[in-house]
Amino acid sequence: MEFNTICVMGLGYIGLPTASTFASRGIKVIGVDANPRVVESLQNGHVHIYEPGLRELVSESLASGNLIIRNQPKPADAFIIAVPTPFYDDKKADMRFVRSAAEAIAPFVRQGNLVVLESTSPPMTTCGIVAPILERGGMKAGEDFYLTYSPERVLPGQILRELIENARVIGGVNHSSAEAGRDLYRIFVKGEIILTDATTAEMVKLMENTYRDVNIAIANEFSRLADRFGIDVWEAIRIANLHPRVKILNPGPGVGGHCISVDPWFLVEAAPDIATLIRTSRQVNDSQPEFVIRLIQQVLGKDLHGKRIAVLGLAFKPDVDDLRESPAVDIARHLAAKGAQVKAFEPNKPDAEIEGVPAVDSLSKALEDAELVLVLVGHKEFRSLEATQVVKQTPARLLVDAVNVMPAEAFKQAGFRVFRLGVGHEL
Ligand code: SAJ
Repeated sequence: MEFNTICVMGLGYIGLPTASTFASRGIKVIGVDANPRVVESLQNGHVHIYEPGLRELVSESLASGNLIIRNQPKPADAFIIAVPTPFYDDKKADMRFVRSAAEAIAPFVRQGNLVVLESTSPPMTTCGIVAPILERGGMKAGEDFYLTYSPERVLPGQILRELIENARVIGGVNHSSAEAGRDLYRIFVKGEIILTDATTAEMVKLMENTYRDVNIAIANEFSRLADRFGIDVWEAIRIANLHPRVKILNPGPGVGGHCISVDPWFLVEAAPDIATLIRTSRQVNDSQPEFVIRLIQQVLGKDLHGKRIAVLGLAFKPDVDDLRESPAVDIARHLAAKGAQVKAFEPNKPDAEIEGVPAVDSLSKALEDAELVLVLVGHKEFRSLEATQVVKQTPARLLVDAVNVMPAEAFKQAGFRVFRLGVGHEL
């Protein structure tokens, strides 16, 4: 199948890189977003999200005329839906963006067109939600037009490279739909393209992120057990991972971001009677911030009123600026709510304004009058800190490391007492 024009619905972390990568291959791309501010800013050449290399790629695509930005779809050979699927407070998937994107393209889908859903979605979304909306006009998915599910699997920070190099799963409502999807992504994908059915592809995406969540949950539970038994979980995991068939991930302050901390709930919602391990793992990871706070109370005493704590890192993981669902934010907020005098510093977003989290815009301001330094994210700015320099910038002599990135010996020699999450004793 040949594609001259593609319409991409949703210009966020996935839609915008995908639209501009197609445009860079000479395809005419109509990028559509429902948010007028996103449309206006892109039309003026401003890229609203940070991802290495994206600004340049979008600028080139706009300048070449291959990418145009609009608030409404237009006729095209293929339509890609890449809108967010957040969840409600009760952890049920919020499918409103997927529904409204499908409704918006429905009047434009013609005989022989291809429609792809990329948004992470609960099983059966393609067949159960998207197909019926598109079929309202009388056409049949798989017969009159092609319909596929093809999940994004790219890692924030490496999106443009992984988009091209990663293996791509394409699940069709029938085989000819999957083949049409393959023809589309072959335009830029260099990785293997695997064809399957739509619901399997939906499951694959959820299984990948759920597997990672469950693996981190067991690491976090091991950290609690290690603490109880007075041993060092990091050392125990390192040794266990020498076994050729064991690969335990790292414990930490919890699991954040908009993917791994969200997606497993879609399986719990779809089959609550079966997905018990998945639910428990989510609960373990969501409660991990409490164990960091407990550790701080072991070091400073139960009453945290007036205690001066420098919180290093607020992002959901190292070397990104994304604060969504971040356990570090959660911890900083709880410490402040318990009366501690928190000064939090996020080097990738020094001007962050977060409700309930007193933040400062430099490391020295965070450290200057602290009594305890708490490291919550393994950013390179913190990993490279020299103990002999830190000791000159702060009256604090207590260091709590929740992510195992600070060299304990060097900090001890510089005069600190050092504590680490998952280690049942002072280092
Ligand atoms: N984390 C740990 N311990 C670890 C690894 C991670 O506590 O050993 C924490 C991180 O600090 C972070 C959270 O887990 O808070 C998630 O980080 P991550 O790097 O594991 O994953 P994401 O959310 O940035 O990206 C994931 C990726 N999925 C997998 O690796 C299976 C990515 O490929 C997906 O495209 C992305 O989710 C997505 O969009 O679904």
